[in-house]
Amino acid sequence: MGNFFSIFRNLFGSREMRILILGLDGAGKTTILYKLQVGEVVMTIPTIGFNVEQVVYKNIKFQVWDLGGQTSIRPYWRCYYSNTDAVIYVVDSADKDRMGISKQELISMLEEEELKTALLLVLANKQDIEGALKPSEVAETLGLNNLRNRTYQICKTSAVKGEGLTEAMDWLVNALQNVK
Ligand code: G3D
Ligand code: MG
Repeated sequence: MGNFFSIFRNLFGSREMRILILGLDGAGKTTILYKLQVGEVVMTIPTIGFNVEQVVYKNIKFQVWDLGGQTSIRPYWRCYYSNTDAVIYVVDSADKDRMGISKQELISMLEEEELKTALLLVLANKQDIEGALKPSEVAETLGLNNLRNRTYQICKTSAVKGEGLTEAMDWLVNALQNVK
């Protein structure tokens, strides 16, 4: 397991950073948040209909919630979009049935004005499950090749095994430093 303290240390000394971890329920977002081990995970009180998990590590704030489902709560997501530096989009690579929904959610999220300049890191998670789509297949299914004006990367991970997360976070930190 990588040392995320040292990876994220490179981002210090500057302004606040906001990173959203998004994806369908069950994709592995909460598991990843805990694996990052950068601080205590705090669940905010769900007064507006969706739970937000949050970790603050020095000047970096990670926020996590589930996409998909109820459309009535969507407008509230916007409150969390402003000043977002990066979106980590987590996909269950073994959940082929919901890949189409995951794609739709990704596309509508990226259309948000507030997320226009956010970097995109897609995690093709659950690579340990036999028959899971490979990262290239996930990329194709999500239509990542069609993205315009977006700095993005796709990485393979197994959150439960802690595999691939270091490489993925290395890319993200480098990319964040390049846009500073
Ligand atoms: P979410 O926060 O995106 O909703 P979770 O997803 O982190 O709660 O994960 C949902 C389930 O998937 C959990 O199993 C979790 O252990 C499992 N999971 C997460 N990442 C991986 C992975 O890389 N490989 C495998 N095989 N499973 C993974 P439970 O059984 O607790 O529901
Ligand atoms: Mg969760």
